[in-house]
Amino acid sequence: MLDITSLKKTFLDELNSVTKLAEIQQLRVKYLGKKGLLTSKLKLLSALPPEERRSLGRSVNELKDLIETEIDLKESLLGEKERKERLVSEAIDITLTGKYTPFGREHPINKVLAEIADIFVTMGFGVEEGPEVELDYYNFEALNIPKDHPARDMQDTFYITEDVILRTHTSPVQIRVMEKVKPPLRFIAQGKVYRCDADISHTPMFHQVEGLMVDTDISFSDLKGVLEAFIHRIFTPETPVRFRPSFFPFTEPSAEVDIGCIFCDGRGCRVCKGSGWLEILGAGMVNPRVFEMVGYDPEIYTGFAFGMGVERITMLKYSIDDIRLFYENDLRFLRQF
Ligand code: 2NM
Repeated sequence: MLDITSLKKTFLDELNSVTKLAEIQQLRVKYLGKKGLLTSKLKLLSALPPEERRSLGRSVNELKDLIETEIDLKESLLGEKERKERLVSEAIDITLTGKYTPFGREHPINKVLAEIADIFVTMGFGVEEGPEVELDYYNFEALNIPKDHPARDMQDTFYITEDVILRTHTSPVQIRVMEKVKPPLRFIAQGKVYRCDADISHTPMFHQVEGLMVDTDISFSDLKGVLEAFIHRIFTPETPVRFRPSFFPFTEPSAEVDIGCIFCDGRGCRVCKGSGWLEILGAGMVNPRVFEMVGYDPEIYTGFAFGMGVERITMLKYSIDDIRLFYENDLRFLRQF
């Protein structure tokens, strides 16, 4: 029974060597738990004669109080120590600048595409889109461009198989819509087109907007009025416009549309090659053979169609001299719009 003294010494030694909060809990169980060293001593007391029980009981209870006090004290000291260490090791420097999240913005081509669509929507046109991987039939055959036609070489087509290609213009969308919808109709088709070509004024992918209007009495005057209204809104109301005769397999008659050179005000410069004019659109009255292909009676219906390159319009609008700038992802360029 006298080993109370040595138990106290053992406890104090063990307490001294404790350095972590987790170890304190183990120590508490070891001495004060249900099967703890001190608890078993207390149980033995009941077997002793009253005299011994009283004096030994006192020293056992004193040791119990001491162990509880020491453990509580050590626990709060270690808790405070570990809290301080964590404050240092997990410190956050709130004076550091935050992470910069750059904002994106609309690409100039998408901006002009939306502007063009808005102008035609104002004039009652719908907006349609269609597949970029297209059948030869919709891209060429239905547009009156037969297999051996020179226009096929002109357009440097990307072939996927003999019958499947990347569309070289958005006209196949017009054919797809006409197959489904009866006149009267007016809409534009817009999107990406692909031609195997790359230099200062050509990229293998570019954007087109093509328009179509069909009814029982559509004339070339309607075409002129719509395109002049468009040009005066996308550029300025003062921009001069002229129509020149041209040829497309899908229109007859066909025309090319020029605007007065915006770089020299029509006086003649390097950009307009001294002519004072810049070509921006192709257009014409839909060839009756195209109407026959989609099941429209050319004796009843007439219509006009037109097409333009969006990169070219954007370059003229913002005086950009190299088309490749649109696709180099140079933020110094892209942030200007
Ligand atoms: C152009 C020029 C002239 C055109 C024709 C058609 C269709 F499908 F209705 F026949 N869509 N687009 C057309 C006409 C396109 O682009 C320079």
